[in-house]
Amino acid sequence: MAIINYAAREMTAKIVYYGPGLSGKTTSIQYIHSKINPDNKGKLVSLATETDRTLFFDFFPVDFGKIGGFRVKFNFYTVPGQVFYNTTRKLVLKGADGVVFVADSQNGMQEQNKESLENLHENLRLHGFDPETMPFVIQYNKRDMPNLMELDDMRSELNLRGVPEFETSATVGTGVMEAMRTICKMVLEDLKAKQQKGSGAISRPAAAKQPAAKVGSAAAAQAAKPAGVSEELRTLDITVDKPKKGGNDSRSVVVPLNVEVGEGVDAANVKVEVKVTYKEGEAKVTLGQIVQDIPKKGFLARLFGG
Ligand SMILES: Nc1nc2c(ncn2[C@@H]2O[C@H](COP(=O)(O)OP(=O)(O)O)[C@@H](O)[C@H]2O)c(=O)[nH]1
Ligand SMILES: [Mg+2]
Repeated sequence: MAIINYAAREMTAKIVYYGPGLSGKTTSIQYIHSKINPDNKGKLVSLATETDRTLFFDFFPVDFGKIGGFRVKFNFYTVPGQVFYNTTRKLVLKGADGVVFVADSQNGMQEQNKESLENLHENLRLHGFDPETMPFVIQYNKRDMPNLMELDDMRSELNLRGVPEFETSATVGTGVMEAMRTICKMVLEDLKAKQQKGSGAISRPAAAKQPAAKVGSAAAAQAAKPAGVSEELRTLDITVDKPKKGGNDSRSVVVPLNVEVGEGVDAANVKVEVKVTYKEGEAKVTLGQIVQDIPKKGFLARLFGG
């Protein structure tokens, strides 16, 4: 469960890449790590055996900068897939906020996929999570290989919940960033929903009402209005760390923007204005492409600045 520190105005969420041995979990998070700007990420720590298999986990942290008054961080982990490492898998899964299931698409791998998914459900329940509602996405990985299973056959057994799914090739990166952005977005939405419900997942001191409302002025505006009020323009104030001098002259920062669109508002009509401030000094920043269409709740935008 995410660690939200209201005093420090900081939130840390945990994403776990789960799946059978050799399905591509390590390769996926290595790819993500290679694509994230050096200023935003910590070192990728891999604990592998000499045969290249994950012994304990692979881990790296990402700092997405500040959203409103809150610093948002994600920690990415993998688990060892081999059956006999279940104690380790349980440990790594503890406190997870979202799971990316990496399935192996090669013929003959479906039994391992199913076993791993069952094992995931068991371990989630042991930690008191509900596998039916936990933020969850699926990568059908190794789609670049010959002798693949039909997607429909995989889906019918692995995606009973109908969660977002991605055909991926972790070695070249196809689909991997999309899956990662989607799980981050789902986790943010989930945390926000839990927060609004006042569920036990986030303990929020009664005195700290103001900071929560300030997560983006859009969120504040939304909070102040009853659902269903048409809102055309949302403004989000984001503060990110300025890129280091001598670094790349163009950098991209993936910022998870959690914009709620009220009932009865056509998401396609909502314009989002993003104001970016670097912590020290001024910098020219342009809003790059919005990575996904604005769905009903939340989206991720990619910002480019120098
Ligand atoms: N062709 C291909 N190979 C992959 C892909 N993903 C992983 N691999 C390879 O499969 C092997 C196991 O991958 P790894 O990420 O270590 O699996 P893990 O046990 O799930 O962490 C490695 O040799 C990878 O290079 C993929 O999408 N396509
Ligand atoms: Mg691994």
